[in-house]
Amino acid sequence: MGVVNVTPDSFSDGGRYLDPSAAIAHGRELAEAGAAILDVGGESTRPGAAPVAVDEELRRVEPVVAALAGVAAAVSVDTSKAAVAEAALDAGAAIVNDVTALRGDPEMAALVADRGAGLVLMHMAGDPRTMQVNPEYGDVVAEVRDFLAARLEAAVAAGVDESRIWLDPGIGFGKTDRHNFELLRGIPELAMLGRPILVGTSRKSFIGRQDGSTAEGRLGGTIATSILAATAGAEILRVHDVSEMSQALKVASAVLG
Ligand code: HH2
Repeated sequence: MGVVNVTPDSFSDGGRYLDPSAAIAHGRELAEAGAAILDVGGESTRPGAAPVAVDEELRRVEPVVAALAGVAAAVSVDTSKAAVAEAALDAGAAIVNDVTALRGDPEMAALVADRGAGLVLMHMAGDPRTMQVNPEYGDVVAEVRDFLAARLEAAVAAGVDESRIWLDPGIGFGKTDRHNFELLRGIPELAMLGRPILVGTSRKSFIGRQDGSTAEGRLGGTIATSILAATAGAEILRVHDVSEMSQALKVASAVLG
């Protein structure tokens, strides 16, 4: 899954693809580099990010989804607003990537169910404004697993087709570095919920805290964590650097045989 951020303030590429034509060109490049899914987002979820009004998010996302639908195997829309998801589905998106796991907008579950869309349910403790303020868990893997199980049940109860749901531990969303490491090691336990696991470590700050690297310098850590996640059972890797990631995946799977 390649990341297409149509935002001025995303933590690693904010402003680079705010212009729709730049975002579309970038999405095409990611598809050519091997992304099966393009994840188009118009609102940053980085810690402390300011919420974006629905009209503005729609304006950013809709033309980019429309242009990229058909370019990759699937386009997902990274939003927690049902109005944005609906416009993106109308424009050709097939998947809704909701970092609030259907808790952000009461209309979202029915929309995804009615439209037969794919759905990513992600774990986040709190919201982006507050999530990194002293996150605490007893057993982080068990708590995230139980949360995802409950959200999966709620989505299915709302009519979403279970076979179209993916689960995501939400690396960096209300977690310390230790929590992120435990969750990456705990992927086999999350996979026991019976749905594909999506993992997004790309360029995140816990990588930078291991060696002092800035967001642009975190490709090595992104690849290390993503390959470890795939080896542990993650089926979808959400990354900014698709070309390097797909080479790493090809070589790793050749070695594993
Ligand atoms: N991470 C980010 C955004 N959306 N969605 C899922 N399902 N899983 C993730 O780990 C995830 C996500 C953060 O990365 P990015 O989009 O590059 O940054 P920003 O939120 O600042 O736009």
